[in-house]
Amino acid sequence: MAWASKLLFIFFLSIFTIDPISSYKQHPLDPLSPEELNLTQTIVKDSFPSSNNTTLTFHYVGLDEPDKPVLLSWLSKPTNKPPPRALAITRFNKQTHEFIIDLANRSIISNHVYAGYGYPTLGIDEQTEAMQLPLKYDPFIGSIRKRGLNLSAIVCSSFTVGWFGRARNRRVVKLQCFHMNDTVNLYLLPIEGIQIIVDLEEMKIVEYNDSFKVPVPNSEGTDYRLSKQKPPFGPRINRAAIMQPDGPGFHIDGHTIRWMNWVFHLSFDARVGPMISLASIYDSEKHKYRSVLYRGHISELFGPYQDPTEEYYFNTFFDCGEFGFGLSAASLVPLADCPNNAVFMDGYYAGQNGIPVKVSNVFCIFERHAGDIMWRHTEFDIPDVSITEARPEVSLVVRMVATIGNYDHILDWEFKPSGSINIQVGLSGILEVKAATYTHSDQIKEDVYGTLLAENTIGLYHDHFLTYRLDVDIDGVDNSFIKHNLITKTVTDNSTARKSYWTVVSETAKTESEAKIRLGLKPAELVIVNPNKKTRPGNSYGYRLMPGPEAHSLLLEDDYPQIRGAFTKYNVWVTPYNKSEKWAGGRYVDQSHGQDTLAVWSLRNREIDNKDIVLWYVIGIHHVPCQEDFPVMPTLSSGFELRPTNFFERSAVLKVIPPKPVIWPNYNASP
Ligand SMILES: *[C@@H]1O[C@H](CO)[C@@H](O)[C@H](O)[C@H]1NC(C)=O
Ligand SMILES: *[C@@H]1O[C@H](CO)[C@@H](O)[C@H](O)[C@H]1NC(C)=O
Ligand SMILES: *[C@@H]1O[C@H](CO)[C@@H](O)[C@H](O)[C@H]1NC(C)=O
Ligand SMILES: *[C@@H]1O[C@H](CO)[C@@H](O)[C@H](O)[C@H]1NC(C)=O
Ligand SMILES: *[C@@H]1O[C@H](CO)[C@@H](O)[C@H](O)[C@H]1NC(C)=O
Ligand SMILES: *[C@@H]1O[C@H](CO)[C@@H](O)[C@H](O)[C@H]1NC(C)=O
Ligand SMILES: *[C@@H]1O[C@H](CO)[C@@H](O)[C@H](O)[C@H]1NC(C)=O
Ligand SMILES: *[C@@H]1O[C@H](CO)[C@@H](O)[C@H](O)[C@H]1NC(C)=O
Ligand SMILES: *[C@@H]1O[C@H](CO)[C@@H](O)[C@H](O)[C@H]1NC(C)=O
Ligand SMILES: [Cu+2]
Repeated sequence: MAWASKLLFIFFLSIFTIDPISSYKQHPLDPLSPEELNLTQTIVKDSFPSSNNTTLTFHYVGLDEPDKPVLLSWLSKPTNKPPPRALAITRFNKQTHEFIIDLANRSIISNHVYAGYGYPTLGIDEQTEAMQLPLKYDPFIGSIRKRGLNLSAIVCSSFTVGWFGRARNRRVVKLQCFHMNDTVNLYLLPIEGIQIIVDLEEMKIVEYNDSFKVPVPNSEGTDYRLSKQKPPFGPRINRAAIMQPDGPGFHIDGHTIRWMNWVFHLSFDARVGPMISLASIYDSEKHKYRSVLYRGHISELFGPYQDPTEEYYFNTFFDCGEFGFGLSAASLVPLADCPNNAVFMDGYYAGQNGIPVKVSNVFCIFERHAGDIMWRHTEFDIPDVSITEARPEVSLVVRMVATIGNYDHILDWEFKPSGSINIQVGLSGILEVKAATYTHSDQIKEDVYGTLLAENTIGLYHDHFLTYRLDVDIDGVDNSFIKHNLITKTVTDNSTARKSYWTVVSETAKTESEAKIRLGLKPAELVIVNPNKKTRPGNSYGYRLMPGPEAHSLLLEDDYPQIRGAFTKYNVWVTPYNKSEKWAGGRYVDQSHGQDTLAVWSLRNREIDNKDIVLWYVIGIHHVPCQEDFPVMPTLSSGFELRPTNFFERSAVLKVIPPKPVIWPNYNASP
């Protein structure tokens, strides 16, 4: 581009690209800064009597997000900046307190004691402390000696106890201990037969049972560190890197990310990890940004294991609410977790004492040039001419990894210039196994609730239900949910040579009950539309939900874990927007009785037609472990796509400007 035309281009940009995210240094949806976390801690601490010797613990501190109308009014008039507020959930004197703090005038807006069932997210420090208790507990030391194990190679891990019809009325965890011997892969080396319950508030073992049955499996072949591997090695990964001579194609301003036609806000939350807000796409025909997603994040992960025996029945976890995806975020490893062109961001959460804890490299953001095709066509049918047009695919990925005990969850948000948003989750890490006496599957006569993966090692059947909350705003706040059912029609009157065809019969969900869907039963296109805005040919602006592989819970509805995880009964739910309906498993999930879940909220059967609606999508995976999942699982991916459907007048990438070729040493293919 010549200098003058470049200037003109910039001039036009500045007229037309007024995007919905103001360049205010501090955005009202930014996560709390370390200073704000500290301030919250101070205000909460000062509200309790200082002479009181009860420990104050922090279980969640995060942004109390502004009400949506308030935020939307700020978007249209940036001088109306909503005051920053914090939500702090604490325990003090065996009570759960919910604070709302105004960080601007440093005052407590509300301090409410929660007295219902369920407890807040576990603290990291209290779990660490609990995990040390057995090592100084005589009966446990005796149990270890009895088994001939080495006490200094024992590591214990904490598990939530769930709820099975009997309220415990105390915050407790179960400990499972492992014998590492000469490996770091502790989760494959469970010590069976020992049951330990720790009261977290008294920080002592309150129940202990030992019924020795099965020895710890052999640790051979369990280590996953490269330095511990023995030949034969391979296959070898050859060298590769992304080269972007003009630098990254995206721009990060605080927590706001701009890339190609997208702009969105990215924040970090202790409970759910990455939150994408105000995702809007630039429409070059309408010369403006158009809203797609007001706020999207994972909401809960329900992971029920299928071994009903005394030692394992309680393994029915709610990872976001019980352990916290943000609290469990791993620091990403450059060049392994993310490619060489990635940019990293740090995150902060409040530790159990309320003091900020930094997670370095909690997010990575990178352009993915994966070698895929964005679109193409070869025209063979015009005589004597040959036409081929093809464009390379490119996308922008935001990634976080939450490692909860044995499992690693790779959370990806992928944006495409076509308007699609791909939400992917990759599962890796270590299976939950139990030790057994079996060395060959021929010996197994009864149900062992899993697969024999190696000698004495059974990988337990389980599910992963990852529920996403997607507050979609398709070119405006008021939207509707449409099921375009594909119906087979039969022809009986001989009017055509065909006997059958399918067609679309559309149905608008008027209330919540009409939008609960189990996927895979009936073919349908599920679309969120803005019924108030239509394309030139008259179709409502829409975004379609493209499900991935689908599964819903197979447990009985009155089974206790399923009462708590009732939001996995359907894959799709739609609710009217309600700021406090954010966490599908409820606010207090540890030992919850399932009274505050998405399934309960939606029993009100509210109206959802042409309203501000929230789409909930449950990614379901039934996991029958196999030997390749041992000793560490190659990533298993699943996900779904939000894809524009009559949102644009035509393909949003028809006029995409292809990249200039990169001149690469020893690269001799020509475009
Ligand atoms: C937060 O408070 C702790 C302890 O009082 C202090 O060490 C730390 O520097 C503070 N951090 C910030 C960012 O203010
Ligand atoms: C500590 O505070 C709690 C609640 O404010 C109160 O019930 C308790 O009696 C106090 N304990 C002492 C020793 O002051
Ligand atoms: C507070 O409680 C701890 C543990 O119970 C005790 O060691 C300490 O002496 C107590 N401090 C005061 C000031 O009462
Ligand atoms: C602080 O600001 C809030 C509004 O965000 C107001 O409701 C509250 O009364 C104020 N408190 C004080 C002490 O000024
Ligand atoms: C016990 O375990 C520790 C830590 O893994 C190790 O250093 C030590 O050599 C082990 N001792 C025996 C007798 O195996
Ligand atoms: C510990 O590892 C060594 C070497 O692999 C093995 O000989 C020994 O039996 C193991 N001990 C236990 C208790 O598993
Ligand atoms: C220990 O055994 C007793 C009696 O068998 C049982 O009631 C209790 O639930 C067990 N505790 C644990 C933690 O397994
Ligand atoms: C359709 O065609 C078949 C065979 O030609 C004939 O038997 C039948 O009566 C026709 N049906 C109608 C509704 O015309
Ligand atoms: C929002 O949801 C909560 C929890 O379901 C409920 O208690 C409250 O009444 C709802 N608010 C409105 C305005 O519907
Ligand atoms: Cu799994």
